[in-house]
Amino acid sequence: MDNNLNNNNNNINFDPMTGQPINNVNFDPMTGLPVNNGNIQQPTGIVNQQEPVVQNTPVQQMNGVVQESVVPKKNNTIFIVIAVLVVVAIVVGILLLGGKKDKANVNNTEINNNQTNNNESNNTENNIETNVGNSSDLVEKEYTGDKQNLYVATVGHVDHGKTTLTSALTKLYGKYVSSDVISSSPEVKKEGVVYNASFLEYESNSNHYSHYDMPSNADIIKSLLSGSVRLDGAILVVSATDGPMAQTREHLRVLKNVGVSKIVVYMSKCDMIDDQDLLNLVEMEIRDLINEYGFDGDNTPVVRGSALKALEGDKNEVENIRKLVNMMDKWLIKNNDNSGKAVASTKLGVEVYVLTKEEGGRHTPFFAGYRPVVSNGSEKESASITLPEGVEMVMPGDYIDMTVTLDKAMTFKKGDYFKFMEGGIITAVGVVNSIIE
Ligand SMILES: Nc1nc2c(ncn2[C@@H]2O[C@H](COP(=O)(O)OP(=O)(O)OP(=O)(O)O)[C@@H](O)[C@H]2O)c(=O)[nH]1
Ligand SMILES: [Mg+2]
Repeated sequence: MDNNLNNNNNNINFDPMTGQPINNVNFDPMTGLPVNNGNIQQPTGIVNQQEPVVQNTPVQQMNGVVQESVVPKKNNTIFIVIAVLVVVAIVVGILLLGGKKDKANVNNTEINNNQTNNNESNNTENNIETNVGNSSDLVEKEYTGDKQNLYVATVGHVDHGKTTLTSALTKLYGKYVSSDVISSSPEVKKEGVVYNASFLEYESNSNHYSHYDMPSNADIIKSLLSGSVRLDGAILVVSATDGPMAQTREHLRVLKNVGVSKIVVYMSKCDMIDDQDLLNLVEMEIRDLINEYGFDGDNTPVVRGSALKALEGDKNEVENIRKLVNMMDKWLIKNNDNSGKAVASTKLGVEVYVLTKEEGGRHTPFFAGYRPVVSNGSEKESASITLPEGVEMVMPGDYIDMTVTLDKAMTFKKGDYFKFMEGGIITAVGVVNSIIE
């Protein structure tokens, strides 16, 4: 470049962006870009400099870098015009690209809102390919392959490692989704309730798993009690550092109520406990608890591990995830809804979730003596409720066991879903856990 400057040659042209001289350069009349022997030369730094150049730099740069005496006046004007054209082209290009991006985002949102429509599976499938890490990946879809498909969920106390385990399962058996992305669960509106859930898929040699991971206790409970999420089995995650906690119990109870007959247990965070005796003790406590809730505590698989280490590639811990999936393959079964024959009944043991006003439910609590209409989709009947001892009032957002006495018999069996209605609105959703009369 220095040589060119010094030889004071009439053939010298100048790069419109940098003001640096270019030897033997012509300009493409269509693009305004400099052409050398048929090859288009990108002016140096054209992309990076686009923003600052817009206002005033072409002239300033040329005057600043290049001496007046070297620049033929006619050329100078041409360069300015070309530089302005190039800048305008870049700005227009950026604007067009920006517009396309916005459109893409709108499409994703539409798909997110379409979660109840399983016919969209082709669309969402394509999105998985193109939008890795986007929350539209997390939307429920129907499995159409040949393997047995089991609906499962990670359940368990807050912070016990449900999402980390879910991520490890996708990493080893599906399309990897990070914990952060899984935690950004999209909102789902179904069966009258609103909850957040992430939907993931992975498969072993024998089974395909359609897996839900929910961000909070309330999301787990209301999606299950409303029948929006129907599980074949569950992975109960219990941190070895805490052992079973309050929500561990709640989830076992709800799983039982919605007719899940088999679960597997993943004892997480075992990397934080060195003491084998302590680990044995936690496992015993877990087995006792699942027995207490009516599952087979003696034979239920309990796998110890660290999903965090598995995600980091630790060989032993990867092996423990494989062990877990192996156990899921062997132990979990399709929930065939065979919880007895439907009978005409007037008194039911139920567990309900009471909708909030945001979900279109009541704005105020109800009390013992509340008289809703019970609807099971095909029949409706007035009823009264009896609250558990010591409970006076039920708030919107609560979930609670109670007894429902129907004015006239309706046909129900254990595990059936129903709604409480009041003046046309749904006030609660729930599931029958016992037929009393
Ligand atoms: N040391 C260790 N930490 C873990 C393990 N699994 C999860 N964690 C950490 O525990 C914290 C909670 O993990 P999550 O997977 O988000 O737990 P979660 O049950 O999904 O939590 P919520 O969705 O908030 O209820 C995070 O900081 C994880 O990195 C593990 O196996 N070992
Ligand atoms: Mg989580």
